[in-house]
Amino acid sequence: MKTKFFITMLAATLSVSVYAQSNIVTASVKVYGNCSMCKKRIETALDHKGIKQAQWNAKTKQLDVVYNSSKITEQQIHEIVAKVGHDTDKVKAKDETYASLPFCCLYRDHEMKDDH
Ligand SMILES: [Cu+2]
Repeated sequence: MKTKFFITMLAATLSVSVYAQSNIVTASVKVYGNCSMCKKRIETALDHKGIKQAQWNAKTKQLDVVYNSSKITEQQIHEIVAKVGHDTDKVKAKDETYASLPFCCLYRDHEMKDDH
């Protein structure tokens, strides 16, 4: 009886780890920003549990993110980015958060072409 319980637990543990491995998702998200400071801000914010990799491109405004969908949702990723002041195609940053960004990062008001 005890052995049977142990085997059941082992099977359950194994299926959970297999399940977790199959939940790696790659997504491409539009995130608005201007410069290398924005890039650092966005990528640092996404140094977060469940997120394996995050890379934002200042030219294309495209965020490529690899995450574990059993630990974090795409919606949460949008919210993390918006929380540090960057609009996404789904979630907008709060006006006061946006206003506290450095001048060069104010992507709603002007576009910064050069990467500094
Ligand atoms: Cu910036």
